[in-house]
Amino acid sequence: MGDVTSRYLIVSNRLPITAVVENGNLELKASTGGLATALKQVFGEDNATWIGWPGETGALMRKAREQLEDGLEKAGMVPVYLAAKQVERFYEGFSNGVLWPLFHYLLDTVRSDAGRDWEAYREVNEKFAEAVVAVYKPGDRIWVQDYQLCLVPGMLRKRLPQASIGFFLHIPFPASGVFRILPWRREILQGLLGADLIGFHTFSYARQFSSCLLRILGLESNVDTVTHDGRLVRIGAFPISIDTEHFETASAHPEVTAKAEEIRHHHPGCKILVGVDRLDYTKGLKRRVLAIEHLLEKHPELAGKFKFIQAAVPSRAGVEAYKQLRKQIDELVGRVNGRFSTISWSPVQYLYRGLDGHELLGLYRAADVMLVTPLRDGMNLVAKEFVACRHDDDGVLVLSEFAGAAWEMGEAIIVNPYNEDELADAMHRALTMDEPERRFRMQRLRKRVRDWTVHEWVRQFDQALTLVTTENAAWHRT
Ligand code: ADQ
Repeated sequence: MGDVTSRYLIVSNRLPITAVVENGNLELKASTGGLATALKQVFGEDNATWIGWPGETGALMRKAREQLEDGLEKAGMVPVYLAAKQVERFYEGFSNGVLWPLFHYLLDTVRSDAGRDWEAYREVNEKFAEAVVAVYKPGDRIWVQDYQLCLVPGMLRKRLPQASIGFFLHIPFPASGVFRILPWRREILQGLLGADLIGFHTFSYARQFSSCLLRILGLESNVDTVTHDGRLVRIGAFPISIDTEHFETASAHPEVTAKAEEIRHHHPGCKILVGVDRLDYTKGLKRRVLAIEHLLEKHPELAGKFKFIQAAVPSRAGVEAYKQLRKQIDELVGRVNGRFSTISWSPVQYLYRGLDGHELLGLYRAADVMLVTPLRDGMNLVAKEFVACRHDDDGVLVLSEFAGAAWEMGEAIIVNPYNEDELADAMHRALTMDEPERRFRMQRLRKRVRDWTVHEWVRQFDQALTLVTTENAAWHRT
């Protein structure tokens, strides 16, 4: 860790809070688990200041702005307010309409009319950079998170040449042939290069980034460093993980056990397959449901013998591609259920909502087979959460080879989600795998999520940032 007096300024599009109005009063609920908690645990409660958008600030929230700011200040958070037009163009238009599909290789979904949205992206990135500069004190470390804020490191570097700046990308970084499609490819790379350290989930993403530096900017990198504007920039792989202990403890709660039993009780004689995702076209939901259909075509004897429970939490509902996806999944689930259901059984149970903590963990524990089959995913934490909850060392993980998690979780059944036949076969294999093999695989997977937690991720990123900041400071003194 950096020196004990360092303050950490975490900059992300969304603040890790949810605003809830109860009895006319606004309450801020800090997100539990995940990055926010991990950072606080590693850095200490008062050493991390979070800078970001507090989310939809509708009429009621505007009235309650004072309450909101008071609550944020107590929680160590600094709000960056966005106007409705900015949310539409910066967030939905450019971040989620261009960068998100492009970085996930879904080129048909990339918007081609994004010139105006690019302007908004730049403007909002400036706004974030200004918010950081307003609270920055020499010695602070700045951690910028994710694809919505790629220009922030460069903007900060201009204003704070000596600052220690890290950037972490939570989604894949694509191959140069794909990245080059972006009209603003040079600006995005230049923006990122303002950081001292640029982190990715896997070596493969880091390599692809280096290759873009060479092909697009003509910058040659030396394995994991590149020299740019008289400074060293380090490029590295830091696979994110979960707060494993939290999941282990929470999933042993009696209410979770009761939930898992209730789920099993409702499907007597059935093996249970589970999917838990944001409703996002990158998560491979359509192909997953099609593979269930194909499984029943290939193995009619499985009818009545399994249940596939898919929970999809609504996400980015204002973006057209997500509205379409919702409709398509509704239709697809209806079609497969209509085709194969009997009076007493249907193959797919589809929940279009977020699950509460006990339900989510109960589902992880009730699953015989967990289906994590994204078409592309930076990491995918669901795979790790599922494994952490399996105290019984049982359950089979079917995992897409295109999820970053596949690099660490080789004992899963690894599949190509674009191959319907292979996916159906993997489901069949998971449903029929014998117990010793299931245990062998699960024990190894569990060990790995115990050994590498989100706390290690924070520590390693911090150490790497300390190192390069020191190198740069020494370089400038000489
Ligand atoms: P996401 O794309 O959001 O994250 P993921 O890593 O799977 O994907 O995290 C999703 C989280 O939402 C998990 O913690 C999961 O428990 C929760 N969740 C999903 N569906 C839910 C439901 N129906 N009800 C309740 N909770 C649900 C991005 C990248 C990932 C990367 C993470 C972290 O796209 O690749 O792993 O950031 O870097």
